[in-house]
Amino acid sequence: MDHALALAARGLGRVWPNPAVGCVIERDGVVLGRGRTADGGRPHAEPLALAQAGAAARGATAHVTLEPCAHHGRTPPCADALVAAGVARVVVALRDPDPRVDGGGIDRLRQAGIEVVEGVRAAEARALQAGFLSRITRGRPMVTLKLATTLDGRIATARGESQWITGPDARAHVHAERARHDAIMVGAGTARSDDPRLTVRGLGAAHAAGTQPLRIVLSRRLDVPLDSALMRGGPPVWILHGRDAPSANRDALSARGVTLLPCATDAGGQIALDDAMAELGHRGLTRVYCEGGGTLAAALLSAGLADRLDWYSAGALIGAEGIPALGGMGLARLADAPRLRFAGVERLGPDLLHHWRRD
Ligand code: AOF
Ligand code: ZN
Repeated sequence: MDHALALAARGLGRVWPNPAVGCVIERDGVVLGRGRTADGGRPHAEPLALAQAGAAARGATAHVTLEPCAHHGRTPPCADALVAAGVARVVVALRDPDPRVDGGGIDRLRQAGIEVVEGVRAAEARALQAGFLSRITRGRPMVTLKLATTLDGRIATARGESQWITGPDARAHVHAERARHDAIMVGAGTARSDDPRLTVRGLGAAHAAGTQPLRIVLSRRLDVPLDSALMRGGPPVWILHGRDAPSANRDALSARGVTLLPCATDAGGQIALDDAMAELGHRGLTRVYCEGGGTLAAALLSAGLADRLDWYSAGALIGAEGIPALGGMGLARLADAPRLRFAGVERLGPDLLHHWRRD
């Protein structure tokens, strides 16, 4: 199962709207076939592993990180494929909550006389498949919020100088994280001030030409300059905007091939983030990586929508004139402060990366 989980992880960011599943077929400890959900979500992991194993799958054990599917999608059900191949035993890390599956895959296997073992490495599988589980059970993607700050939590000097606070190791780590997400998201202020490309770079040929995450901007009034780096080619751009955005901006951005996603606004006139995230879930996204700025970061945390926080910090100090990582949160009482659970720390050259979780 560890092998299957490692295979599955290679699909993160590349398989939405589907989960990244891994499958290893083995007999007496000898691997006969392995597969992961292919880029774009199909084929599923099991038929790829079965194809490798061929006739040797008869009597073997299949280890899968998610319950094999039971529904006829674009491909026949994986549970049926395992039955047809004659595997003797299927080890499943986690049930698939997709209502089309939801225990149905395991039932089919058992009805065919196959021994099914459930719950092996379930916690690891749940962490790996958190994005897909979020889309199915909460109707929205898992959101990872990334911050890269000085030791005193600043993201730029008062004049806006921000390149670079963290070192090359931390920045390379960010590119690897971008690649493990379906989309990279920023607020309109960051899109204007940093003029980011929001692409995965420096990871070799696979990402130069292969799957790149989508790029998402939140901009209530669609104030994204037409000459910004985001508009000069690259992966698709989606903009979440208020329904009251000026129609001239709408027309100009549509003409550039941008996908416009109108969202509800809240009492303060800002985009209602729960509505915006539900729209992304509806469109199939499972894992969204938010890179700021401070206004969006604070709003996501306040709304309880940041499931994971990756905080990169450098040993530099800027002081109170610097720009804080988080905008205002309108907190009246300490008891209302969002609280996160510490989930680990890594050293990246001279910098630190703290992992925090909402659960
Ligand atoms: C598996 N193995 O590798 C994956 C599964 O639209 P479809 O037909 O591709 O089905 C998508 C659903 O299949 C998805 O919502 C999830 O329940 C399951 N994904 N199942 O047996 C796999 N990726
Ligand atoms: Zn399947």
